[in-house]
Parts: sequence; C-alpha cells; structure tokens
Amino acid sequence: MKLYYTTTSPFARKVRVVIKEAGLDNEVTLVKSIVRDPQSSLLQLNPPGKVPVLETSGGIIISETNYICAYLEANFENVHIFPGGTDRWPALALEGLACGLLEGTVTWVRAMRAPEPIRNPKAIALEEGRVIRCIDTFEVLSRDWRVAEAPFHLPQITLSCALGALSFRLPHVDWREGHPNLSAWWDRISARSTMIETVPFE
Ligand SMILES: N[C@@H](CCC(=O)N[C@@H](CS)C(=O)NCC(=O)O)C(=O)O
Repeated sequence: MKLYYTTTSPFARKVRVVIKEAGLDNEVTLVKSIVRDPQSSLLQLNPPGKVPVLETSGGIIISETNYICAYLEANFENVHIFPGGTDRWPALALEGLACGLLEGTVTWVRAMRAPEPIRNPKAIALEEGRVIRCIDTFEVLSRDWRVAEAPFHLPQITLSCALGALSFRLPHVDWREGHPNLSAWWDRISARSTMIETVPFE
C-alpha cells in the first residue's frame, strides 16, 4: 500500500498514527506529496488534490481520512479504531465531535492565512468560536481519560491531531488556558511514540 501525505497535514497524521498504532509501518510506503500546485502528480491520483490518499495493494485509490481508516480497520486485524459492541456508537459520536474540531481548526488556520486586505474577521471569529466550543466540551469529556489505560481509539487520535495542528499553526492561541484536564491528557498523549514520530514540520 502507498499513503500519499504531507508532513504538515493533521488529516494525514491521523492515518499515520492509526498505521503506527497497529504496527503496520512495513505494510505502507509513505509518499510525500505536493498540494495546491496545478503541476502536482497528486492531482492525477486524487482530483480534489487533497491528502491523505491511500493506494491499496489492489490498486484502489481511497481519499478522505475516515474512509481510509475504515479500509484499514476492515483489512487489518491489528487496527482497532473503535471499540466493539454498544461502546462503538458513543465512540462514533465522539469521533464526530473530534472531526468538527479538526475541520474547524484547519478552516480557522486558512482564514488566518489570508492576506490582511482580504482577511475576513467574521469568518475568523466563526471558526474560532467553533474550535473553542469543541475544546470546552473535550475539557469536560477528558476528565474520564486520566488513567494511563484510557482509550486511544480514533476519536482520541483525531483530537490529538487537531490539538497538534492548533499548536503548530496557531501557537499564539493558548488553548490550554482554562482546560487543565485536556491539557494534561494531551501532554500524556503527545509522549506516545506514534505521536512523536508524526509531529508536524514544514
Ligand atoms: N475531508 C478531507 C480533508 C483533507 C484535507 O483538507 N487535507 C488538506 C491538508 S490538511 C489538503 O490536502 N489540502 C490541500 C488543498 O486544500 O488543496 C479528509 O478528511 O481527508
């Protein structure tokens, strides 16, 4: 299999963490890709031009992070991205929330990057509000994740990648302020080897 990625993408990081947590590094060749360039070969593979993209050994090209994770879960028994039984649905609900935070973070970063004359303060405030509401919610939820054996399923991976992107792209945003549970949880999670090995860089 091949995974097309960039070192800065939190979506690609999510897939990379899933792969590493399952010990599947040897099954996947990482291919560094160029986004936002009309000459990029990525466009032939994935017309929307986004990463991550998985090329399966059978030649199927899968885009969209969660579909890639679903493929990995269905095809590799070491991949446990959601708990089983009735615990699966609350975990999916949590993953929805974490996806909202990740999307909001990425959109906020993009809005902030617009040059001053075309910067849209309303759009920036909207995304900031979305991100802060999600972080407030995770502050409450993460009270139950204090123990070392706390789950590291897909919702926690998505949340970690979102917080990582926030710290990487908007370092002036002190999301830790007023969020001691989440902050302590993130410090612990950031020490996992799968998180250290996928820290974003330009
Ligand atoms: N919904 C997509 C979002 C992926 C995404 O936005 N990737 C960004 C990198 S973080 C990208 O490739 N952007 C390139 C572009 O916007 O042209 C997913 O879940 O995989």
